[in-house]
Amino acid sequence: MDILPTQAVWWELFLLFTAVGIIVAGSVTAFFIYNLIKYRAKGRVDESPAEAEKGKFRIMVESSISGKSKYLLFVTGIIVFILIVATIDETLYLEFTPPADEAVVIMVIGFQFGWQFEYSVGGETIKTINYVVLPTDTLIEFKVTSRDVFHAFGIPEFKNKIDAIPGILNSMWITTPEEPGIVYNAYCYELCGAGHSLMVGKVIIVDKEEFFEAYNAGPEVFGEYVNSVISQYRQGGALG
Ligand SMILES: [Cu+2]
Repeated sequence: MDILPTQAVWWELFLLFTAVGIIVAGSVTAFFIYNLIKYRAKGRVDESPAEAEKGKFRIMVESSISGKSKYLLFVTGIIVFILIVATIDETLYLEFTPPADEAVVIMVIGFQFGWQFEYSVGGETIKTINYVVLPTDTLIEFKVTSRDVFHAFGIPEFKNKIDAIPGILNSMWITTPEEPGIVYNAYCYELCGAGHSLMVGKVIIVDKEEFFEAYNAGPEVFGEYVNSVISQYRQGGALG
């Protein structure tokens, strides 16, 4: 897969902001210390009050928007511009799901209080409640909605989440890891009632080949496969 995982997109942005922050903080601190040393009090102050006034005036002029300040404003402008462009670029990447023909599409329907997942296999719909089985190393597109109130669906490890709203079909994507056997929690991120905190879905990652073998064998085989993976997990068994 040539798709940058959603968590890596945020990590890139985080590193950019951190790097710029360190450079700016470093140069401001260095300049501050340089000035502290250069203009430190040296011995007796022998300026007359009039000369001291003149000095104050000069500082005021230099710190207004002219000369050095114009340059600083320009540099600040460029930094802010870079951060804005990078943020828009990265969020648009997350916003627009990569081509759906490469993805496994899962319907996610929030309800009070749980998640219904739906696979479309050979023209039939396979439903699961609170558990979803996903293949390794695959682009997954979640089509998210709700059947009652506002919810929001997200998996913290993938740093991506989306509103689940009745009558609206939102889209969110992730790329699954290469190793099978990992189980993630999917949470509700919109206070939706007394059982909000109980809306924890389990996202079970299984071997890609095994998954698609069952998937391609038709709805009946796939339904059985998904249920067996889920019951195996619930009984605390090792995942295939
Ligand atoms: Cu909810």
